[in-house]
Amino acid sequence: MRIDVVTLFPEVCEPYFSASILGRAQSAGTVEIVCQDLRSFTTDRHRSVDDRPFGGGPGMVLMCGPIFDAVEAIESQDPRRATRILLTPQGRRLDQKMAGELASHERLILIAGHYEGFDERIRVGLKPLEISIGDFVLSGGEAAAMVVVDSIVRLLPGALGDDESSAEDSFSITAGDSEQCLEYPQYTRPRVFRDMTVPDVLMSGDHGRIRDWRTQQALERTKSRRPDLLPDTNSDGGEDLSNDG
Ligand code: 9D3
Repeated sequence: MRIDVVTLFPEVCEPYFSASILGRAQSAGTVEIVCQDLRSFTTDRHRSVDDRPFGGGPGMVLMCGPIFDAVEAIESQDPRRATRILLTPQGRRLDQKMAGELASHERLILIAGHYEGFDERIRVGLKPLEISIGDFVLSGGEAAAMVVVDSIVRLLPGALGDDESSAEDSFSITAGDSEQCLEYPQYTRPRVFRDMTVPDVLMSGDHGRIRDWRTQQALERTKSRRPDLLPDTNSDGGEDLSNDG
């Protein structure tokens, strides 16, 4: 997979993509991540990327020219068809399912703005998917781009080591019956820390009891903290409306 991130702050994104799991996935050739400086696609003396809104009002608006030029130049750098993604508070909210779907694409181009909005013709002309990472306000799309890329790349085959399998994650784990569930409580050495002890069951060596305890804890934790993740108890279970399985 190849991912290009178009941004005014490539130097902010690069170190994140070079570290840890994403850095390792790049070294292994699983993914190539290229941070592209939007300003390098400008043509005027002042290297402008934004201007004041027609009709007046506060703030600045990212201009069409540099964004169209960036997308077209980046697409011509590689023959695989690219999926275009605009990071914007108006987009569809990222979730684990969306990350999984995007992980099957060969090529992504993410466009991050900063402070401001995009000229509407960027939406109309480039027809990007629009993604938000949640209902809070960031100062720009860069942090959102890093979140989106991280959530995708760690799902690529081979990106995680044997000790880090994504199949066991919160948000893709099953709590017995294929529902999403939060993690069970975890402990490591020492067994007693400031009067707080590790539950006996975890020291018992009985792997059946340990598995049952963890499933129970994960379910209780999900019920109390994130009941929205569990199937609706006054319906048929919420997921599968067919009667063939
Ligand atoms: C006046 C309306 N503001 C929207 C709430 C304008 C505005 C504020 C901040 C427009 C863009 C931004 C910068 N944010 C992003 O670029 C962004 C974002 C976010 O702020 N929250 C969650 N997901 C995303 S994806 C891109």
